[in-house]
Amino acid sequence: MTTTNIQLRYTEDEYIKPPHGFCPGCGAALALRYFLKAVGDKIVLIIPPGCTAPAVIRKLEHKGVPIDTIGSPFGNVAIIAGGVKSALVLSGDTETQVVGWAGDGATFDIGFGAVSAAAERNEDIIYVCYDNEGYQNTGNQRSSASPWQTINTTNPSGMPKMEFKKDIMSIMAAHAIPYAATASVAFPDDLMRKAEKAKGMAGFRFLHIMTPCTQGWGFPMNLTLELARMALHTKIFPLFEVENGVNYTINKKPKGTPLSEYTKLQKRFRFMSDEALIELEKITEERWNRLQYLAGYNNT
Ligand SMILES: Cc1ncc(C[n+]2csc(CCOP(=O)(O)OP(=O)(O)O)c2C)c(N)n1
Ligand SMILES: [Mg+2]
Repeated sequence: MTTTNIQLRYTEDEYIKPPHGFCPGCGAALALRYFLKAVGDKIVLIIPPGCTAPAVIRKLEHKGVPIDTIGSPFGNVAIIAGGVKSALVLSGDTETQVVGWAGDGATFDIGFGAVSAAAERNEDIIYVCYDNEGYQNTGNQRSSASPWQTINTTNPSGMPKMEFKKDIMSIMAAHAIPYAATASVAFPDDLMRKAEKAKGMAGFRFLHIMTPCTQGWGFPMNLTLELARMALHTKIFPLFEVENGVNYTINKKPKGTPLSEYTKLQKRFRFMSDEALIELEKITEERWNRLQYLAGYNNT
């Protein structure tokens, strides 16, 4: 086996490179790295509190040129992004991409009203939710993106989470926005293609990116990509696109890896019983079947 000096994999064209403020093995860092490579320099990022903010705000540069970042309050990333876009257009700049870059807590929960309002007005922005399935910057508190049966620090002592993950993609699709897509750090080509596609469109574009978190999920830092890959192959995080709320396309066929292969690698699922695993498999299969139906697949 050959060993590679990780520095060699970075080129001049990197936006996120060591030393940076992300944890080793952080999925969100990879997501931002790929996203920026695809969308490029003509960009303003609006970032609420979360793991990305301290690592990136007023620190991001490309080939020595600073990239504009604005720190927003937790609850209104999408509204600020819409306002910045309008101001740029009024000043004659119609090219700069305005991007809300927010975690699942800021998107699924606290900023949800703002996301829905901006989507309903079809604000001309790209909104990216990097999903590490919890309030990870403050220590793995439960969000509505945290999966059923995970241990989070805000659950009653010793109890796993009792609610299923919110189906944010169905909610966003119901807004009939021009573009909504899932992506994963395990599939950079697919992620970058979707980022480029979003860049080429107008109106509200929503990307939901699976970004495993070593600290909150409890896995060694070398398993980030393996877990993101497994999330697809267990069908727990399918890769798909929805255009105008109706045209669904599934982008990759899951192998049907048993969910236990995924859950057993993460400490947050340590209280998962065999019965609960069967139930999670059932729900996952139902959601997958529904997605296939929406995408027009023959499911029999
Ligand atoms: C109104 C408000 N409530 C709480 C906080 C504290 N806080 C800062 S980051 C954070 C977690 C954010 O979670 P998420 O949006 O999922 O991003 P992640 O940290 O997982 O990257 C919290 C609760 C805050 N800054 N503002
Ligand atoms: Mg989070």
